[in-house]
Amino acid sequence: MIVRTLESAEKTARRIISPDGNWESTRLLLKDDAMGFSFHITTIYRGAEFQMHYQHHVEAVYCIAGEGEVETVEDGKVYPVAPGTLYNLNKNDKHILRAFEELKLACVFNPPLNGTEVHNAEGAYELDAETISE
Ligand code: 9YT
Repeated sequence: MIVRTLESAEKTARRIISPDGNWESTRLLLKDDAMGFSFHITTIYRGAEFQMHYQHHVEAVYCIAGEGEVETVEDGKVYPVAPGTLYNLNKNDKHILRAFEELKLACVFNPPLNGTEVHNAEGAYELDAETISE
């Protein structure tokens, strides 16, 4: 069995701070854990607005706290994000996330992230990022 706490994981390399200043994420489960998915607790900073396009992953995002919205770029649809909302990028949807208040999100990626991924120019994660296994 794998047991970890957010408090202790935040003090390790599992805590990734995005170079663009929009978010940080503590990656509690990663590819090396062999669960078939990765699981992250992500903070989107208040006022952040940025585009992502996970071309190689599907992602489920559950809002624990905060207020914001997510827009699918292809059709311009806007969905409120509030505590209890689950949005799912089941079609590798290009999307824009806006945080009106700091957002606390639980995120699941399939395939699992290796650990060190940050968004590339298209807002995607590459599949060959360095692995975190501690
Ligand atoms: C909601 C979202 O995708 N935010 C970007 C960070 C990501 N969840 C991650 O890498 O943990």
